[in-house]
Amino acid sequence: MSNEIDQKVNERTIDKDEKQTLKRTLEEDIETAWDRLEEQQPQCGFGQLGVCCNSCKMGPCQVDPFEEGPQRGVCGADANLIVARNLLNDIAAGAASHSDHGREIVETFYETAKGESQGYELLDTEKLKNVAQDVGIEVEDRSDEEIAKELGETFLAEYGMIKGGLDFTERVPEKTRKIWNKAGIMPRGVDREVVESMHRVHMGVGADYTNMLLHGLRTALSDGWGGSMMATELSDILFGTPEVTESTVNLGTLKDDMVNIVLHGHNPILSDVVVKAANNEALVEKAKEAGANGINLVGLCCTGNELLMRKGVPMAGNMLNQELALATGAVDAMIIDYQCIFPSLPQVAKCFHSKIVSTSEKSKVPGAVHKEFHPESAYDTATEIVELAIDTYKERNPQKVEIPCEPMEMVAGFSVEAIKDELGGTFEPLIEAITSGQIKGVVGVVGCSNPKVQHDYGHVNLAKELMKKDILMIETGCAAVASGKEGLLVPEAAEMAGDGLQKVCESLNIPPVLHMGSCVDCSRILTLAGELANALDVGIDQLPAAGAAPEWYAQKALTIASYFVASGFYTVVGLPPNTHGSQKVTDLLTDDLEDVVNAKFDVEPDPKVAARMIERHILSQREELGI
Ligand code: XCC
Ligand code: SF4
Repeated sequence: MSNEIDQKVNERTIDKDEKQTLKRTLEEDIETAWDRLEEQQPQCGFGQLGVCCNSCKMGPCQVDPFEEGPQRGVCGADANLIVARNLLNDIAAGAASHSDHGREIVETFYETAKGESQGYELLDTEKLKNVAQDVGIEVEDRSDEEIAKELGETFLAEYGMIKGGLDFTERVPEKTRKIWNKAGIMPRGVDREVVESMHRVHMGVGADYTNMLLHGLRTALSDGWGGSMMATELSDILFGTPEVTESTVNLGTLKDDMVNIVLHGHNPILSDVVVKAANNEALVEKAKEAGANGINLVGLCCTGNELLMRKGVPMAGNMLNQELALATGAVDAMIIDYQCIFPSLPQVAKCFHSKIVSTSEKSKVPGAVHKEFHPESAYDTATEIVELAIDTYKERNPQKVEIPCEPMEMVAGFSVEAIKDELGGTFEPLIEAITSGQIKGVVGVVGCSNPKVQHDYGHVNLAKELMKKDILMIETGCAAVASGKEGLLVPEAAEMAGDGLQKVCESLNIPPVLHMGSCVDCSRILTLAGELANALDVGIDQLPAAGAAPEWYAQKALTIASYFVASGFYTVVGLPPNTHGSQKVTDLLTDDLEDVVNAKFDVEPDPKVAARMIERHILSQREELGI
């Protein structure tokens, strides 16, 4: 039995620190995503191939992939159309998630500009002016509040805009914009693109799979260069533009002698004020009266990344660590907002004293305590939640606490501005290192954890392989956290890199993997790519760069991969989207797209092979650039 458990644990994760906790879940019957994945076997083949359609009441319909059974749904849709429609539906859901989060940031920003929010201020007024100027807003002789009010209104209008293209497409290199115009995918407001996607997936709105998928690219672009970029930029103005900062990561960030509050989800607007409340002397005193040494805040997923980037808050882990964090028995309160939050959390919490606290009116969870959060009363709500955590701490059973490891050191905070600072105020040294070949190229490694992949295996191995090849990684989301847990986010990790990259990292004292933030912060990767391409006077598609999502699971990740490709990045994903039921759609994504946007997808589960594919691409890009 114990052998069997050890084997399972080893199959499930490469993270040696979390193995102990994973083992505990198996020994004590604490159900996790890995167990549920096992129970789901075998998973539906039609679904995996994308040939199941449940869009209308004439269905559900399935197309037989072996061509023995039906080849069309009741309406007449064939496999190509069904697969493409499902994919567009997923991309639209991902775009909507990021961008709706973005809208809440814009709204909070706007309320703050009008003086109607509680606990927020316009923190980075220099960035406020820069962003305002980027989108053509007058800044001379105007107060910060006036500028912010106009910027807030402009961005709120940007969501459903009727003009030709998004304001931030000003940041897109001319050559890339030409490609979009020619392909007919110049993105408009994300509300419009998502609604149009929903229109197009309705029965009987076109039967051309190519046309369907081009709109997927357009929708994804409206997220990347629209909703997500607005989320990033305004979060920076409200909460501070990230600067290089040291922190720690893994389950060892939980403390057995402190009130542990885990901040999980994606939106920094509540968690940022929770950080303020947790530093309030009176509340710290209260925690001490309850017998703790203080209040310990840690993050999970992208809410965690947002706080890590700006405030150096430690990270308990990435997506698959959410149930394991609870399984340490040390969590007093887990505060959730939305996205990537397992509905199972209250079940795991019930095995201990832990409380799940939901905060968004959009994301209620049975079994959680609901403390609804609004910008006008943010600080009061945050205080209430911290008090609840302190009360819950009193019920903690120290006998049941098992924190498996010591925290790992890491460095994060690499916003585009911070990277520029590290380089001495200009991108010139980076461009120089790239053209001289010391750094061969740059790869955005992004995306999730997925129990179908041994936890962190894809991220860690891809990063290690690429750094050996003198390729610099810029990472976000759960990918970055995986690298952090493995010790790749410290300057010393450059010892594992090739000579060229190692030298660059040493001279700048930076890690070979740069943590650029949360998933909406993939927009930072776009901004950086735009700047580099403009400096070289090329399109993004000509850069010695690529994208990768080795362990993705979310619709959001599919949207990111789609806007990477549409922006010109060759992108390798570790798991196929559910498209293999159509050869034509598969060919379009992995081949024909090259003729449209000069970039394409590839699917490769083995990170070592993926690294070779990426290297090959980067070398050929270099050759074409003549560097
Ligand atoms: Fe979610 Fe953003 Fe994916 Fe992680 S990487 S599993 S989307 S938390 Ni975005
Ligand atoms: Fe079937 Fe067509 Fe309805 Fe889909 S849209 S469920 S394929 S009839």
